[in-house]
Amino acid sequence: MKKHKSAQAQALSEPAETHQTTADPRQSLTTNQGIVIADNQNSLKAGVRGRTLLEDFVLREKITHFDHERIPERIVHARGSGAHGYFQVYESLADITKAAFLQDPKKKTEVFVRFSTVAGGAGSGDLPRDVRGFSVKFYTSEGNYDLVGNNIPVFFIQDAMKFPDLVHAVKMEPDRGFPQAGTAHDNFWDFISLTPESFHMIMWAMSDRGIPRSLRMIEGFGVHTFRLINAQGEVKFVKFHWRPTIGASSVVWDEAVKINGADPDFHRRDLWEAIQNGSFPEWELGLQVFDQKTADGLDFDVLDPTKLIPEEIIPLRMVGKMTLNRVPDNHFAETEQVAFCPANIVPGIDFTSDPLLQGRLFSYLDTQLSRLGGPNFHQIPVNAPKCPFHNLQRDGMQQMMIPKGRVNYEPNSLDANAPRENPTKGFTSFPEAVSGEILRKRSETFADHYSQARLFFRSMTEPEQRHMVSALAFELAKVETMHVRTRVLGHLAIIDSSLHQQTEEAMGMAGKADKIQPTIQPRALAPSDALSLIKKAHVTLKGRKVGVLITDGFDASLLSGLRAAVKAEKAQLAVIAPKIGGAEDSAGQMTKADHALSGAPSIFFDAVVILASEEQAAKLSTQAGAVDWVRDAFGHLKVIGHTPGAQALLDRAGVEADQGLIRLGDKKSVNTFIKAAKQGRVWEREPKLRSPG
Ligand code: HDE
Repeated sequence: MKKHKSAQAQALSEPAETHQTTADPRQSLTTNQGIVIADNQNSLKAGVRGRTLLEDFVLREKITHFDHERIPERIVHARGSGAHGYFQVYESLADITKAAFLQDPKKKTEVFVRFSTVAGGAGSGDLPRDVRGFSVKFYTSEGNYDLVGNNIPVFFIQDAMKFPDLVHAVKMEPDRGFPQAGTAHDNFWDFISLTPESFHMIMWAMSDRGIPRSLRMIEGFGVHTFRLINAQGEVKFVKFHWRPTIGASSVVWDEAVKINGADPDFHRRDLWEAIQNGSFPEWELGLQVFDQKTADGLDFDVLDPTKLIPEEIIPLRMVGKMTLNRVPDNHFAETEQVAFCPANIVPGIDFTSDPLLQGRLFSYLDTQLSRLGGPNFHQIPVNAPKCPFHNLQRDGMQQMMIPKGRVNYEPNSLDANAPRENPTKGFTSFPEAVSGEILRKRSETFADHYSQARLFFRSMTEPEQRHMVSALAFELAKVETMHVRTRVLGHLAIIDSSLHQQTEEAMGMAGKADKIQPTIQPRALAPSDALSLIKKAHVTLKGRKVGVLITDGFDASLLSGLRAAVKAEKAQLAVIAPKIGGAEDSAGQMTKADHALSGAPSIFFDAVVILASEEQAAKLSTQAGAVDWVRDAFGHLKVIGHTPGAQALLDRAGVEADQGLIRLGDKKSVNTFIKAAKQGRVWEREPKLRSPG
């Protein structure tokens, strides 16, 4: 073999095998028993071409560990992305809660957050139409508090008894093993069509909330009504809300479908990159606090998790901020092994009798026993409290601690230092008076299934309503069973006649809805602007991404003007060129590309710019990839900045002039582009491009 001088080649030995070696005992590779390994490339054989020997403990240990690398994935919320950070209150909340982590505005409480999709497996794409999990573990000085919520403030069902059926229905169908991570199939809609209480949540899931632009741009909700208790023992009800400081936004459906193909890790990557770039995601914590009297005056039951309290009735009190500032060191050890549990609660916060919450209080620890292999997973670093913890529980699989002493029971008189009860600091449950017959029955106060579904639809802007109709028509078109389709249409007819008619029309099924008699006729509630993403959209580019496509002969001063302007908005700019090596500007200087055109479709960006010379634009208009890049940006309603030279490409992509098309030339035009891009999508363009169906 020819000898090479390069560092890598030096590591090669016959026959062409890399051995990276060290003489340093501290850097030496070892087995899990600490035996130093001499060769990590070859198994122990009887002769170079002979059998592998059973006594090769190095090989067997390595492969055995590998064989058990995977643990059972979560039955729901399997696909997750995590981050570390901290939470801080703006002012003491002593008036409403004694929880230690909510008292002192100077105190930072560490958190670990895991976002997730619900239906898909751990390796599924980030952008199915789905609910997003939003779980926060607060490592407080009084123990771990887990707020295990979703990005939708209500749930599909009212009683934990139905949860396994709901999850079976949404997951891939058991005979065929598909579809992965999607609700657009018969089983799901069959179950939903027979579960009227689910229709409020269905409205949310079919809205833009089901396809978020970024995990940094989702809202979060505790869903259930909880209790807060202060030091005087006064108790209030509370609903928890997370609000992203850069605003909540979504993608459009066609974009979601394409993102899943081009970058299934779109959300995970986005979260990682934002934190690594120092653009830390932040959420404000908002509370809806109310007393029993207010609860009694509401026209629904606060124990019913399919209902929300409009902010117009009980406004949010913004009480603090959570900042995510550190990516996990290891995805498996932290994001996969983290175990959230709604029963992890601290003094000052308490449960209610919401029957869904009650079932959750049992389920999480139970599932984690099998997922994490035994009862000691609280010792895993990401799960362990950061305050002292000790009790007399002992042994079990994967015990990491070595408890000392003779005493493992209580009461005892042999160890004066053994852990003891603490009646003053200890958690005491709110002494709610409970009486009633033992029965299996739903409260009549839970019976209105459609009023808030109607409220949601009627609170949406026109584009948002169109998207809901499109989503329903799409999902139901994937349902093969006719009677499931017509039954769903029957429920839509109760919710809102325009929603119903538009959906039937989009499906070409006018007049086909079943007649369904609701137990309670829905009422018309005052629309709530706080439910619409578009009505409260932030005019900002903060945390967004601008993609700039350059070609040879581009104007370098325009690019640097754009760079400065985008940076000033605290947004990111990425340069895309037909080839990864970059492009030469009009003065012959090379600019490096961040991405090649083939690897960075315009779906990755919130707004795009095309800096092309006339000659190169003509060339690109013969390239399908480049034409799609522009056509998609236009079709996904993005603001497009372009030099006059780019016209041929725009024409080829069918781009028509509108307020989202900005011609670039001088500095002023860059400002015009930024101003337009801050508005977000050009919703007015949409009806010209697609109709629901
Ligand atoms: Fe969950 N849920 N859930 N859920 N849930 C789980 O726990 C369950 C519900 C939520 O990032 C599981 O450790 C029942 C509502 C999130 O690790 C499991 C019921 C809400 C996550 C479980 C519900 C949620 C889970 C699966 C109805 C929003 C991911 C793995 C009674 C408020 C947590 C695990 C993470 C995970 C049970 C309903 C949110 C099986 C029985 C409502 C964000 O225990």
